[in-house]
Amino acid sequence: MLARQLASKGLVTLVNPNFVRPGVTPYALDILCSHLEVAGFDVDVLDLTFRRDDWRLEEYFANHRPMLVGVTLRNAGSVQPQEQRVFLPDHLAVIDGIRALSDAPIVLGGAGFSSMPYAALEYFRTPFGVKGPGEMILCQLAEALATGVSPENVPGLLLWDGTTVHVSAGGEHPIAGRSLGPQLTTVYRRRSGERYRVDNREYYDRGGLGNLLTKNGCPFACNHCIEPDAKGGSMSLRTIPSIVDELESMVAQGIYDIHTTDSEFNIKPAHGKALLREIIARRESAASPLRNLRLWIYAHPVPFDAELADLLAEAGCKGVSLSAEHMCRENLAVWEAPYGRVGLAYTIDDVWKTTTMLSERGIIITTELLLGLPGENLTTLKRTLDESLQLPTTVIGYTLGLQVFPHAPLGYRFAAESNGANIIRGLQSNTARSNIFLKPIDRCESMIEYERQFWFDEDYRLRPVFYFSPDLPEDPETIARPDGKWVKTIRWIQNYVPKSEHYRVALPTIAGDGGDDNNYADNPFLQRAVALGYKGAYYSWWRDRDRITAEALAQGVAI
Ligand code: B12
Ligand code: SF4
Repeated sequence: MLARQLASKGLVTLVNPNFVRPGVTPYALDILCSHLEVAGFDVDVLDLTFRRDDWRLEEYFANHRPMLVGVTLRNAGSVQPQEQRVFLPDHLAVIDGIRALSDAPIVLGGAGFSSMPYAALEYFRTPFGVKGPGEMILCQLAEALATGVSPENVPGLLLWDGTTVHVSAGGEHPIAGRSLGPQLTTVYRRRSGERYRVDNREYYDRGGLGNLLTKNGCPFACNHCIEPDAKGGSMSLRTIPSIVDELESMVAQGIYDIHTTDSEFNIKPAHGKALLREIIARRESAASPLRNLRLWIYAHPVPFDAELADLLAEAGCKGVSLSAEHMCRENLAVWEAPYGRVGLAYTIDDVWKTTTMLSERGIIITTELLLGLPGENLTTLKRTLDESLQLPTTVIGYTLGLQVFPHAPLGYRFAAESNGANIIRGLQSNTARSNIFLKPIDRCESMIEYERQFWFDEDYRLRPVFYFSPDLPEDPETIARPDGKWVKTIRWIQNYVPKSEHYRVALPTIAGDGGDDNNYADNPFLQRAVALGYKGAYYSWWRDRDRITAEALAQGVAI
């Protein structure tokens, strides 16, 4: 072990503290690991997902002395407006556990971290953080530490000095994750069954999905969405051979169901089509592992055309999760988004066209809708439910309410309107003990203070901020309470959607309803299904949930 460390530039240990089930492959660690290896570092991955109750950190750190520990924080919380679960304390427990056993500096990254990096560094008290794609900065940081250069020289690195967070080299606060450049050529190594590496096959066996990135970032700015900020506001496209080689390697490992991890697969349709053509071309060979591929993608209703739908079907795409968000978008929350960018605009006709094209090709669809955006009232709600239930879609996921993030357009808008003193009707948190006021960045003393108010109250208790339209049918007392719950609207939705449709919809629920909703985090039904060996995107078995649950209970499947 020591000999191995001496031969390399040093050991970097990458930790995954995500305990959510079904587990999703910590793809970020494969990407970071691939880059660190190419840069000449030794890397160990400590994946705690399947060791939720037995981290065995002592065992590892007794025998390994990394020069740097990287922790990936994929989810800051479940982002589910009724549950409002926050994962920060669970992650802190792991980070504290590492700190107690190792002197190595800790660097944080991941989409959850990047949605609130300043407040997160204060909360976790680690010296370093990276907002957005971490592969370049992590290698530069490791290099700096290995050669005795100050981390202050690593461009884009966030540093916590015990009191405040600043950007290295006098840089400016990153408003969005950095771009990796227009063309990504690195091949990400996806492995299975190797010690101290991500075990891709184990995730497939126990979670039913693998994952694949074809491009990073999103240039749009939809009201609620953190991705342009947390992942990057400009696109970096991977080269087609590097993506398809990786796909082949995963399918050859027996991972047949693969979910894209792009913000939206169809944002750059020409790139998507080129990728699908290459998959189709390679599938022509009888020996190609890609013949077994089943692809699952996230997409927006636009841009989408028949050629893309044809190519998807031919390349083995089995399912599309369509972020339609709202069927009456033209009536809701339309305003100028920051930085001169705009939300991706579409009409009901677009949703119809895309859904029809996909269903005609036998592709499973879940249409994901966000209810309760600013401006939502009973009329827009009814119209959305009526329209969406007519769509030729396999499943419809309805979410009521949304989490308000510091750097999403809605976060900026509410902070400006509240201005630290005005009550915004509809802002809510299940754990709020007093009214929620938000200050805009320019009225905060620091970026930490700005981000912190979206997650913590004045006493530093966890209080994530959510929003539910106050024009929905709730009592005035509920709307006036900072912790009011939009229960009447949920019951109204549950009753309005005909019972005959319940088998194919995921409705918002409240505690005690049995969790039959589209919250994937620790969802009992999904855990039972994957334990029984079901594979593919979770919505593909949603219609059969009663039968699958009965089967699992009959077999005594434990979760
Ligand atoms: C695909 C996807 C899913 C799929 C996953 C399928 C699969 N098998 O992978 C499904 C539908 C199952 C899913 C479920 C959930 N998801 Co999801 N998901 C995504 C999505 C689109 C891609 C995730 C991904 O793998 N990206 C690719 C990897 C490579 O990117 P990355 O992890 O961000 O890593 C890069 C950087 O962040 C950074 N980095 C990461 N770690 C580290 C560590 C260090 C040390 C450094 C320096 C850098 C660094 O470098 C990496 C390489 O560039 C993201 C949004 C997005 N565009 O990323 C949401 C996202 C991560 N999901 C989110 C959430 C909330 C969930 C759920 C909790 C939702 C729920 N309640 O059901 C569950 C949790 C599931 C679980 N077990 O963890 C949120 C997290 C938000 C937050 N602030 O916490 C996101 C950001 C979506 C959003 N817009 O809100 N998800
Ligand atoms: S919802 Fe909008 S901003 Fe978010 S990833 Fe999709 S297109 Fe981009």
